[in-house]
Amino acid sequence: MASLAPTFGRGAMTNHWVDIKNANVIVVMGGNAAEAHPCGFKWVTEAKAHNHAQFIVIDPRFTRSAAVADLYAPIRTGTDITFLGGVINYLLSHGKIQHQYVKAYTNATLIVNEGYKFEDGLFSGYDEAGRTYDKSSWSYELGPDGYALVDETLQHPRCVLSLMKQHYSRYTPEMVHNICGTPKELFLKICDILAGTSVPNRTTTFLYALGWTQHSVGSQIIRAAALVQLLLGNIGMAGGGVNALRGHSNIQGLTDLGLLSNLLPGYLTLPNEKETDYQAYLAKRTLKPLRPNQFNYWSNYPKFHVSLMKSWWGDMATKENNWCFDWLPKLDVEYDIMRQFELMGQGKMHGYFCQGFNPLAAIPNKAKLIKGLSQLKYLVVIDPLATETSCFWENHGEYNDVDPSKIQTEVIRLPSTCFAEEDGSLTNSGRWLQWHWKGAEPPGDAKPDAEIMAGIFLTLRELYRKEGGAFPDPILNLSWGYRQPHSPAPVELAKEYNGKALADLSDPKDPTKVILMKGQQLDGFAQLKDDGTTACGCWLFSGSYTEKGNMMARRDNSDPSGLGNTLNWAFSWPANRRIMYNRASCNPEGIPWDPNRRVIWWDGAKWTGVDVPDFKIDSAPAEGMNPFIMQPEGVGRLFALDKMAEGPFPEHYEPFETPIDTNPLHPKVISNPAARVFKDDWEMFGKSKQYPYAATTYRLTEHFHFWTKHTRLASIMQPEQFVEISPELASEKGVKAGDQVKVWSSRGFIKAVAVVTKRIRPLQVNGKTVHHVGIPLHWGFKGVAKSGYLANILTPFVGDANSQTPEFKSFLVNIEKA
Ligand SMILES: Nc1nc2c(c(=O)[nH]1)N[C@H]1C(S)=C(S)[C@@H](COP(=O)(O)OP(=O)(O)OC[C@H]3O[C@@H](n4cnc5c(=O)[nH]c(N)nc54)[C@H](O)[C@@H]3O)O[C@H]1N2
Ligand SMILES: Nc1nc2c(c(=O)[nH]1)N[C@H]1C(S)=C(S)[C@@H](COP(=O)(O)OP(=O)(O)OC[C@H]3O[C@@H](n4cnc5c(=O)[nH]c(N)nc54)[C@H](O)[C@@H]3O)O[C@H]1N2
Ligand SMILES: [Mo]
Repeated sequence: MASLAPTFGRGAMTNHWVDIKNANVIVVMGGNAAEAHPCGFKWVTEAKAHNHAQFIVIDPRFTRSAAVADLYAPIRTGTDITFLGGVINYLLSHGKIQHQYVKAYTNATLIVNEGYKFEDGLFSGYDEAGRTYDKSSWSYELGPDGYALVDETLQHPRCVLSLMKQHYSRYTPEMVHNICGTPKELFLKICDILAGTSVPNRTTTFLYALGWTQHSVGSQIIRAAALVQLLLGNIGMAGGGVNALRGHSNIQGLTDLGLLSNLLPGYLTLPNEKETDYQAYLAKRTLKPLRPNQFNYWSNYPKFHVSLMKSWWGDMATKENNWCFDWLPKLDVEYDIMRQFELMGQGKMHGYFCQGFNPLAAIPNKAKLIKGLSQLKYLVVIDPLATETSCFWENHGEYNDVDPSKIQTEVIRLPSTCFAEEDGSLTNSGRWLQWHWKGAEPPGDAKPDAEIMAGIFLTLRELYRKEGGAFPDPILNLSWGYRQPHSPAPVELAKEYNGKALADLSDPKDPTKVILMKGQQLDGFAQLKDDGTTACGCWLFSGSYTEKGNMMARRDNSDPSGLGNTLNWAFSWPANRRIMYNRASCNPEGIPWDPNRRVIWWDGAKWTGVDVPDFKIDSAPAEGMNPFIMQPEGVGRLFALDKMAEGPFPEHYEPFETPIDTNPLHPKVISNPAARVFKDDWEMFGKSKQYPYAATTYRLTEHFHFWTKHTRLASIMQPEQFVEISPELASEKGVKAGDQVKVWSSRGFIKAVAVVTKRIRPLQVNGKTVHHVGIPLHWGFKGVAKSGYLANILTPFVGDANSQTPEFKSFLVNIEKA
């Protein structure tokens, strides 16, 4: 079994870093960009300086982002859906929405199935035993022609807008104050500022990161923001969007290339174990249009998939053998990180590969992780550093109190280079693939990751060749045409992702004209074919390395429009587009909503502009094609249909460890009813009686996770583990600034220095005072910094119901002077 590097936040920016400067209102909520994204944060400063943008920060802590904000609002951790639900209610009940946009570009007018219901905290179709939903009623009512029914008057009680109004009417300003602890006047002031961007020529941008994703309802928080932005008409606009500020420098590339157990490159998906029929697999993913005249982008799925199979298995992939579909693994369940450790603990996973990943430090409930790692037969760690994970078996006193003589796991460490020691591309949050060049020789025996992986692959293949095995075909036949098989060059890999022609390709409009010759690099994914004449390792990256050369290495920053869409700087997926859904920046007639920030427009014959149009280039506005071409109905979804695990509308559920022991909206359903919890972890959830304080974990500018404690300078800047509490809690507990404190949850304890600070304030929630304890996450027992306790000794083993991102941001602890 192999592990996969983690990706704790998902999605990408719909817009991009530079575009933040175009916003009128910037909301940093569920993130702390000034500290975690200090370089990108300069665009917030630009927007304030040159665009008079208003900057709002909503965070349980008064952060360095908050310090430069025009408005800061405190919020209890884990309650952002209530806050945003309150904003939605405000916008709808005050008529502060971009009416024309909402009507034309969202599913507001579409009629929902009669069976759909929401009652007492549950949506229709709930199966309590399985903790899952039968989602069949979360659907549109279809007409005899198979298209969804619409009510252009928006009066139908089951049109999406009516249901939405009804759903969010419970999220009153009083309810927001009661659940979030945010002062009502402050909340209303923020609603008013956001409402000011419902006009066509003003935009809000939302910047978020882990303060939203690391919750058992993380994905639904992000959806709630998307609903706000659709109502305000801010998706597709310059200075708008919902923007995930991502983590590691190439974590975006990791998700794009499909390094999650259920994904293939370019967000194609692996078949599950019941999907053994290729045509059925394709049919399920090649969606049927839900409204007339829609583009329905995923009708291209077969082209992307066949080209991927050709890239992997070359001539072996033929039409007759379904392009080697049978060689793809078929999933029984998804192997997210928490499941991997659960399986290790059960003794069902015997080997583990950890590449650029330090799970002992990064995953919740250290005790459970140690138990899992100790039961492995072997653990392979590919990393430039000696990490906590690779040294999990070492005794480090109070910081890692294990008995090495009882641990039999064989640990193999393979030293790798880091990014600066090789060529390659990094994909940033704004979807830009930027090439970089090797800056130094690697020290000692360190080898590039590609060389290490190639070595493992070639050795395995040799073993299969000699000894056979249960199913050698996919490994024996994998295309491996690199010039030096033991060391594929970054450029070779980049070209493979871009894709090439496997036969001469002719112009679809003029079959006599050859546009690409056999062997040439593709210009982009529009040239992909489902007949085996193209190969492409990742359709989203197609266009990044063409016959013209390495597009990722381009460094022309000219910006004729002044909007920052620098089309000749690097390559932006998809198709070098800088702002996704940019068709929605124009009204249905093709005229930009905002004449001062024109992104694309219809020139009478085609779509043109200062960005690559996110639309069929020759589809005239009169044809009625809608802007959200990735959806089979062509519009943005206020009602998500069956896409989410816990409901088609975001609903507030408390964290699994809640300081108020109830859900004021529906006391019978307190926490996410569709979140997965492993059997033994239920009893590990703490209750507020023993653990009264809401804890959250976060990063500091001076450290990068668990690696910079290996460097002396960073360790001098932030030398020692600390936790942050308010003066009020400190005085209740008799703690003074600088005292050692013990912080414990139902899973263990840490000790650290107390920082007593007004940056954290007590909040009044549901009739009681809720205190927060803030816990930076950077310490551990390896490196040159003073040793510390891993923060994840404390955190609970439960994650978001859709992505399984752990609930690192809200859990319960107790605290006392040590
Ligand atoms: N210096 C530095 N920069 C980094 C990293 C690093 O380790 N060091 N790591 C990188 C990585 S991998 C990532 S993923 C990003 C993460 O980037 P961020 O998510 O911005 O970083 P965090 O510090 O984890 O958390 C952000 C904020 O969320 C707040 N918060 C906690 N709970 C809630 C909540 O329920 N609601 C709201 N509204 N806010 C909440 C916290 O108080 C914190 O201020 O940073 C990247 N950048
Ligand atoms: N409580 C709590 N826990 C958290 C979080 C939180 O907010 N709170 N945040 C979570 C998040 S968002 C993240 S991203 C994770 C981070 O968790 P990890 O990604 O496990 O943490 P890092 O320390 O960044 O580990 C990356 C490792 O990659 C190595 N490395 C660097 N370059 C290379 C390379 O080129 N090749 C190889 N093979 N290795 C390389 C580094 O030396 C380092 O050991 O932590 C998660 N855990
Ligand atoms: Mo991250």
